[in-house]
Amino acid sequence: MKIKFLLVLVSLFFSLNSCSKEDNDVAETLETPTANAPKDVNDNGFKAKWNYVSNSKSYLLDVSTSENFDTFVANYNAKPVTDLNEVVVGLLGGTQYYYRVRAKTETEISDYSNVISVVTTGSSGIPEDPTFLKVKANKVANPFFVGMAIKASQLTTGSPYDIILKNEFSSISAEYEMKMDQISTASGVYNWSVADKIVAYGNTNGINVHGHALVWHNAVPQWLKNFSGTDAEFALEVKKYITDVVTHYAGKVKSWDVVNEAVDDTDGKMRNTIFLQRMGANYVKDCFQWAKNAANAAGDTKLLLFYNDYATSTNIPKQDKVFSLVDDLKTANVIDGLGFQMHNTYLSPTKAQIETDLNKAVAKGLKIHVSELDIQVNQFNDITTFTNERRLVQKAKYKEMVKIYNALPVANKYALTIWGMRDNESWIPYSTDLNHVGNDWPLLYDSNFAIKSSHTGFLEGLD
Ligand code: 9MR
Repeated sequence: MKIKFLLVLVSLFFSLNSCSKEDNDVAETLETPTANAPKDVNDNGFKAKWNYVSNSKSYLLDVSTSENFDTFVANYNAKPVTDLNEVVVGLLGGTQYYYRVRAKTETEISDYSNVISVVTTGSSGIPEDPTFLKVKANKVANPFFVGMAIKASQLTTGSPYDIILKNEFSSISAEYEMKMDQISTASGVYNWSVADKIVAYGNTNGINVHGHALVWHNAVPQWLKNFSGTDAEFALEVKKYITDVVTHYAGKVKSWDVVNEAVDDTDGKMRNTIFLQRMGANYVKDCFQWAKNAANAAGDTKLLLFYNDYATSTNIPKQDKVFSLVDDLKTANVIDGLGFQMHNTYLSPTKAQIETDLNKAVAKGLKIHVSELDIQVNQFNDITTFTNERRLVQKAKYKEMVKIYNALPVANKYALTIWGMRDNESWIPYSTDLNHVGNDWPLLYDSNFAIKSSHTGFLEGLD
C-alpha cells in the first residue's frame, strides 16, 4: 500500500512537471524572424526569404511600396506562407518595394522582422512627370528661383538646352565663364564677350542671373598669380577687378558670389589661398565692401551679395567657421546671403544635417541659395550602370532637398540651382579628385536630354 502511494506521488510529480513545461512553451514569446535579401529579382517580382523561427507553424508576409507599410501590394497584406520563402509576383518593373514577415503559431504572432528593400529590374513604364520645374515652383506658397548652371555655348536659340532652360528654369549661373580667370586677361583688361552673352541671355529671356564668382582661389588668372607688386598693390588689383565687374553688370546681374570657398576643409580655419597670403585675414570683408561700394556707386542698391561654400552640412568645424565669417560680414552690413553648394551623394548629408546647416542661416536672417546642387550615386565606384536602386534613392534625395528648401521661411528663400543639365556633362564624372571618372549620373537629365526620376523627385519635393 505504502509503495502504491509512493508510485502515485512520483507519477503525479512527473505529470505536473511535464505539464508545466508545455505551459511554458506556449507562454514563451515567439521569436522575431529575420528577413533576408531577396533572390531572383526580375522585372515583375522576386523571391522573398527569411530564417526559420522555432515552434512557428507559418509566416505572414507583407509587401509594400512604402517603407512604413502604410499600403500593401494586393495579396501581400499578411499573406500566409508555410515555407521559408515566397515568390512574389505581379509587380511593376523598375520599382521600389519593401517586405517583412512575422512568424505564427496557432495562438501567437511574433513581432515584425527587419524590412528588406528591393527594386525590381527593368523600367517601370510609368512616365516621369513632365511638369516644368519653374512652373510648379512658381505655384508654391512662397516661390523661389529654380536655377541651372550653364555654358555660353549652350545658348543657341532652338537648341535643346535653350528650350529646356526657357521652359524649366528661372535663374542661371555661369558654370565657369564668369570667373576671374575667364574675364580678366591682364590688369584692367577684360574679356567681356562670353560673360556678356550669358548675362544678355538671362536678361532677354526674363531669367534671373546669378554671378558666380568674383573671388575664388581656383580661378586666379596667371597674371595675378605671378603679380610681382607689393601686397597692397595686389589688393588694389583685386579691388579694381571687383569694382569693374560689378559696375559692368550693375542692374543686369542680380546677385554675386563675392567670395567662394574661403574656408579650409580641416580644422575650421581660413583656406591658405593667395588672397589670404597677400591681403590678410580681413580679405573676405574687404571684397564684400568693394562689391557693395561698386554696386551703390552704379545705382544698383538691390544687388545681393553671397558667400558661397561646400560641405558645411557634414564638416562642423567648417560650418562653424563659415558662420563666424558670416557674423563679421553681417556686422559690417555687407552680406545678404549664403550659398550652400550641395555637391551631395545619395547617402550624405542626411536630412537633419542639411536642416541644421540651413537653419543657422535662417537664424541669421540670410537669404539661402542652394547654389550647385548635384547628387552623386557612385561615389564608391561600385556600379558600372545606373541601377534602378540608385535611381530611386537619388530621386528620394532630390525630393528631400527640395522639400527642405521649399519649407524655408519666405524671407530666406532665393534660388535652388542645379549644377549642370545632362549627366554626361557634369563636372563629377570628369573630376579626377572624385575618383570615379566617367561613371556617375548626378543630374536631372540623361545624355539624351530626357528627364530622369530625379526630375520627378524635384517636382514631388514641391508638393
Ligand atoms: O563645374 C565647374 C567646372 O566646369 C569648371 O571647370 C571648374 C573650374 O572653373 O569649376 C566647376 O565648378 C565649381 C564651382 O565653380 C565652385 N564649386 C565647385 C564646382 C565644381 O568644381
